[in-house]
Amino acid sequence: MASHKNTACGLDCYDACKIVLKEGAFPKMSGDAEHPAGNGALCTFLNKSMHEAPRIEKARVNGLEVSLDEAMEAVYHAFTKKDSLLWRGSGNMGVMQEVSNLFMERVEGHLTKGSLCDAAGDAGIVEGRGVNKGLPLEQIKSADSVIIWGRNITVTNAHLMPFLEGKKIVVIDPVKTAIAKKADLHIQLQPRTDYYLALMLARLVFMEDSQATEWLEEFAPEYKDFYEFTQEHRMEPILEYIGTDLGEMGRVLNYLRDQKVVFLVGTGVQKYSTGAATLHAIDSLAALLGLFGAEGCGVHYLSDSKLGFVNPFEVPCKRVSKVVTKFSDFGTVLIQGGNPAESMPDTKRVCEELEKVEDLIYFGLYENETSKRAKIVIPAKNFFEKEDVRLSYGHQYVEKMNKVADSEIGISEYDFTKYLFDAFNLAGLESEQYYIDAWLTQCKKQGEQYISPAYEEIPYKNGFGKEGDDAFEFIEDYADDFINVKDERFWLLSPKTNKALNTQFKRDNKVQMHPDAGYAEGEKVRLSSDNGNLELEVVLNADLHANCVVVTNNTLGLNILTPSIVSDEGENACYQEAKVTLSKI
Ligand SMILES: Nc1nc2c(c(=O)[nH]1)N[C@H]1C(S)=C(S)[C@@H](COP(=O)(O)OP(=O)(O)OC[C@H]3O[C@@H](n4cnc5c(=O)[nH]c(N)nc54)[C@H](O)[C@@H]3O)O[C@H]1N2
Ligand SMILES: Nc1nc2c(c(=O)[nH]1)N[C@H]1C(S)=C(S)[C@@H](COP(=O)(O)OP(=O)(O)OC[C@H]3O[C@@H](n4cnc5c(=O)[nH]c(N)nc54)[C@H](O)[C@@H]3O)O[C@H]1N2
Ligand code: SF4
Ligand SMILES: [Mo]
Repeated sequence: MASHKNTACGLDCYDACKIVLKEGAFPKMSGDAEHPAGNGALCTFLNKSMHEAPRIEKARVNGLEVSLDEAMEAVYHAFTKKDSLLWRGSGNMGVMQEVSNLFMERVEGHLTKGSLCDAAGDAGIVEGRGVNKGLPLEQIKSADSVIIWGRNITVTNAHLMPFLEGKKIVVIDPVKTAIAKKADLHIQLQPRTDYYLALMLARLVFMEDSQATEWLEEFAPEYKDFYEFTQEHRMEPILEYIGTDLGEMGRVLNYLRDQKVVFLVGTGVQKYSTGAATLHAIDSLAALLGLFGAEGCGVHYLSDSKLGFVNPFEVPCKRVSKVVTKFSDFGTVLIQGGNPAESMPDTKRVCEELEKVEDLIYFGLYENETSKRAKIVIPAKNFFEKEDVRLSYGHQYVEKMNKVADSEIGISEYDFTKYLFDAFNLAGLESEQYYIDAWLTQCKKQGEQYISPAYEEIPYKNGFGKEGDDAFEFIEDYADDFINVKDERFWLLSPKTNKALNTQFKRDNKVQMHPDAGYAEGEKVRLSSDNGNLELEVVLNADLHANCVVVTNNTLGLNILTPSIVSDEGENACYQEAKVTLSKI
């Protein structure tokens, strides 16, 4: 019987909420009001969606329901035969998802590299700082002003809201989001111009001599080269391209100069080929202002949550791209915790590739376009039904995830892996508890609370790099051509929605567009990109920048429109490197 009284949410979200069972029994639950990152409330995914979403209850082989044992035997046979690949999604953020790496190593299978999510930004951060450390929540709390840059905070990171109370807020977003409406200032820039905005602000900081010279001399001595680099950018055409002017830039500077400033940067700025340069430019602006290593200051992006841990699941397997994966190179492909037929860019290519795989195995919770194509379907246990450890890319706290519900359905990732070790007669897999402990014992502790071993109250206080004794490296080149051309097409933005967690839960069929685009509410419209066409229903939204449309990423068929390319650095997907034309149906 499950007897634990608490656990943590495993969904892919900045907040990583701690959960307490109400009246001591599943499924009544609430957030933990005592937790330093929470406020006692859970979101609707935990209050409702997860309990209502129909699960895959029975295993299948070749479309026929079979017992779990028979299906696992089919998995075993698939791995005896051929070259294999494990493609893992982010449906569950627990560290135990990766235990299956240990099996892949033993059968000389392949894993993936790169990301659908945040790796372009991460690469840009690593170029400047050497390592992507998280900014602790308490530093956000003690800031004077907060610049929310391409993050839809009320939707994707709502538990951060209490930390923003009483602060001056600037939002940089092509969409007037809920937080932009409340902000002191909203820069409604043209999409994909954030690199230029950061560079122009840096140039103005130099012009008015507001840079943190003393700090720069010690920690970022190459700032004079950065000055030269900013000078290479022509101010007037660039401001026009961004869609701003000197007056507005001056108003932004009022929130940056002589105060404690935190930038909360989201994935929205980096879903482009140039995403790494954008984060590097934003970091360079922050460094110029002396925002690293100081109280109440810093840049908060999705941090490397495994930093500081020795990962027991790190294996030396060969790796292929997670974004432009050639599934057809493999006879056996295991899809675990993901839905690539919908979440990867360029759906047509992905589905053609998946169709060519002889033994496609889907290991997950829900039916979707990937499960439909699989020869073997293995139902998973959800995070209430197994033991795990939850790290967070949004804060420093670590939680033990406890089994709080019993279920007849599915198999855990640990048991899945153990089955295969046994079937192949392999030795060397430790117990489940061993791995859980391996993660937890590496954590620091604040009282009873586990925290990341990489936690530092004020990161980069003594310097940058892995050892903390390097200088900050400013951005010094930019490969993209700046062409200020008028283009009739619309940028295709695909942010998250509060109705879904990526492709889990509610799906949709709408496109939001500006009323000036010439369409009527409810009308059907065809979107065409270089990649394909998709028909959606119009929702008018005057809060959008007039040259973009918004299709939230839970929309069926969205990724038919997005390209098979990876970012210049970080091997990340570039979902928004896509423009569309609209036509009446
Ligand atoms: N409810 C909910 N929460 C989620 C998720 C979910 O699906 N649903 N998904 C989780 C996951 S996997 C992730 S990675 C995070 C991501 O969460 P966020 O970092 O918030 O990312 P997005 O929602 O994709 O986009 C954020 C904002 O970027 C803006 N934006 C788009 N293009 C640009 C641009 O060129 N420049 C600027 N400055 N802004 C731009 C969008 O308008 C949007 O407001 O959220 C997590 N949380
Ligand atoms: N156009 C566009 N596309 C995008 C994005 C975008 O902004 N625009 N965002 C991208 C981003 S940021 C991300 S992170 C990806 C996410 O893409 P994926 O990683 O593919 O995640 P999901 O689509 O949510 O699918 C998760 C699946 O995991 C399964 N699952 C859940 N819990 C468990 C578990 O405990 N065990 C197992 N075995 N399976 C489980 C469920 O069946 C679910 O279908 O999507 C990307 N796709
Ligand atoms: S999805 Fe995010 S906000 Fe909702 S309960 Fe989970 S961690 Fe908290
Ligand atoms: Mo993500």
